[in-house]
Amino acid sequence: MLITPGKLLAKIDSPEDLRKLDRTQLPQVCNELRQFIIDNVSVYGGHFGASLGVVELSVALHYVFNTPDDQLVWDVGHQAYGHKILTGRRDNFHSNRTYGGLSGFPKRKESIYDAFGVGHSSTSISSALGMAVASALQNHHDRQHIAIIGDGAMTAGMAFEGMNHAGATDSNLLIILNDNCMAIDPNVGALKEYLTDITTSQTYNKFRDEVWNMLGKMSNFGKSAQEVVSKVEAVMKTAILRQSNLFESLGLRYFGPIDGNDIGHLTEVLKDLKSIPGPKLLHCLTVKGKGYGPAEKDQTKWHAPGVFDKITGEIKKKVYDTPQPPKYQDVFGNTLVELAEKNPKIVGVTPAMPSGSSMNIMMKAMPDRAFDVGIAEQHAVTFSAGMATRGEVVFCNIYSTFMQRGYDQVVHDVCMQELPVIFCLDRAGLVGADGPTHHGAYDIAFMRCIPNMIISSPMNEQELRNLMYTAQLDIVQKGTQAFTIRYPRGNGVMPQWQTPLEEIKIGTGRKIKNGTDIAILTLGPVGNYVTDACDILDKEGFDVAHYDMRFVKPLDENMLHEIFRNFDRVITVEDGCLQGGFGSAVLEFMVDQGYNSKIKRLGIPDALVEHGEPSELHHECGFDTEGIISSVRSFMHTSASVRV
Ligand SMILES: Cc1ncc(C[n+]2csc(CCOP(=O)(O)OP(=O)(O)O)c2C)c(N)n1
Repeated sequence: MLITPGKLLAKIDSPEDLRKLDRTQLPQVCNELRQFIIDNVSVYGGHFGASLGVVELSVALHYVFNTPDDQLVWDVGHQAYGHKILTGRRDNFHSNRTYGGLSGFPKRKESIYDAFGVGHSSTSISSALGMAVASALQNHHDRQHIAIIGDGAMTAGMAFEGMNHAGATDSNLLIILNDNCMAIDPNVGALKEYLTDITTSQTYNKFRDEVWNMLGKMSNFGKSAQEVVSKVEAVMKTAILRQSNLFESLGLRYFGPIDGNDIGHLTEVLKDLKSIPGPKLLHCLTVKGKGYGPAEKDQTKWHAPGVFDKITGEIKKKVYDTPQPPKYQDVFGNTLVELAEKNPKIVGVTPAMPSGSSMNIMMKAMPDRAFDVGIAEQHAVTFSAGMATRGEVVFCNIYSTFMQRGYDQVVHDVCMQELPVIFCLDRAGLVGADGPTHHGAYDIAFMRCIPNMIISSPMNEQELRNLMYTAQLDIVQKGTQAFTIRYPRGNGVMPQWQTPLEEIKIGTGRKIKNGTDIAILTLGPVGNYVTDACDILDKEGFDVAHYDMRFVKPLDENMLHEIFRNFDRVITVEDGCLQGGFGSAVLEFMVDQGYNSKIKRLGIPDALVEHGEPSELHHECGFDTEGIISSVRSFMHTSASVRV
């Protein structure tokens, strides 16, 4: 479906075109840009509310600054749709997040206007500061470097590390704090309170009003009282802010708060800031979902709503005649509450993903025992470790990709301290439309090399429940090992998923199917592809054995001995990187034990897999049903063509 841009937007093929417009035309550009985003996302899906909230910022930044020479760094990047549309990608925007299409995030390879590739949060200040320092070293003293960071992303340690460095330099850095009081869920923590405080001016504005009143009454001033007040206010502001403003204390000049949805004022202020050297921060207040009623009202739901009817605001969901399998995240969320009802020591931790991980189910049911700690994966891990030292049974739920940020904490604060923290790694494996920044590709490899770590992955909902049940039992909790359970984004395979909870013996796999020709070993839900493949291969006369190994650490050694004694051809399948992953673990076992079967490993190759539907990406990597069938055939020296 072709989405037609408005009259002005249709002529903006680059920011140069935008800069040719008269200032009075900018409100219309904003309207058209907003409408274009609504039209596109309603049909093609994607992130939504965040981009609507920064329409004015996107227009103002490209209008005032000399992009791409001036460097714009969008934090996270889920809000950069306006930026993409203004920078030559309007006519291709319908391909956003689809296989072979535009990335949903800024990406250096995609455009010279994307100064830095993003997806994970809170990197903008450090990267923009790096650019600013490089510009100074290269004598580009006029170049501007702008980090646009949300109040959610500002809660992360990295943002503070960047500010701490920036404030001690004279770098040409402008940080725009896009404060909409939201992360995906409502923003949390003391910083949020602080931002609300300076916005509602408990300190500075109250003082300013008092001065205003006092001087206003002194009508015998020769000049107008207002002029005097302005001067006094400026002096007071500097004095008060130095002492009480967090950003000023860190050496950044603080400006604002201003209405970030007021295009006129925004362009004025940005123009002024251009001529103020050194590190500075502009505090903009914006509304997430601005301009689309339902998105303003329910900002969490409209963070990434999927396709919707833009007239009625109805989010379109597929309707099925029969009960469907649940999302793995919901099995996690509901099972956690079920377990916590019986085990009072259980607590839950999420770094800013209550809805995404379904930890919100426990937060609602047991608000004292479930914690959203903000976008702070490192803290989430060590905070969990702290609770574990005192005997709490901690389920720390972090998306696989974001766990990369908490790695040292897993090593140093959990495993070296022999603490039985339970890590539930959601979105493990290829996640789909979010692409390479979000694929949970590496966790098996990076967790597997740490001592004191159990690593498991369920093939279905029942297994997930049983692994969670096992992890909180004394057999684990009185021990010295952390327990990782990785599971993917999306739905499982069992409509009737509320099965009785049963212990799984740690380090044991399951034989799913007997066979004699070849053994396929799987970890996690990719096992279901093998089940399907076996049905087809059986009909072709291949007698395939299938083992769901369940644990990559410890491996089921008895099972592996049985496999290597009986099969000279083995295939491993995993939704994870091949380097150092599950297949590597099986190979290591084989070599260490002196077996010499032929092994073929299927999984994510040593390359960045781009975005697309998970099924498309699994196919590309060759570990969907069709890929597995092909591998079996070629392994068995058959050249029959693939038909699934
Ligand atoms: C390191 C990391 N953790 C978690 C996320 C998931 N995430 C994406 S957007 C978002 C909220 C960001 O909030 P904010 O910066 O305020 O931007 P807004 O959506 O409100 O514009 C979160 C938690 C992420 N991208 N990166």
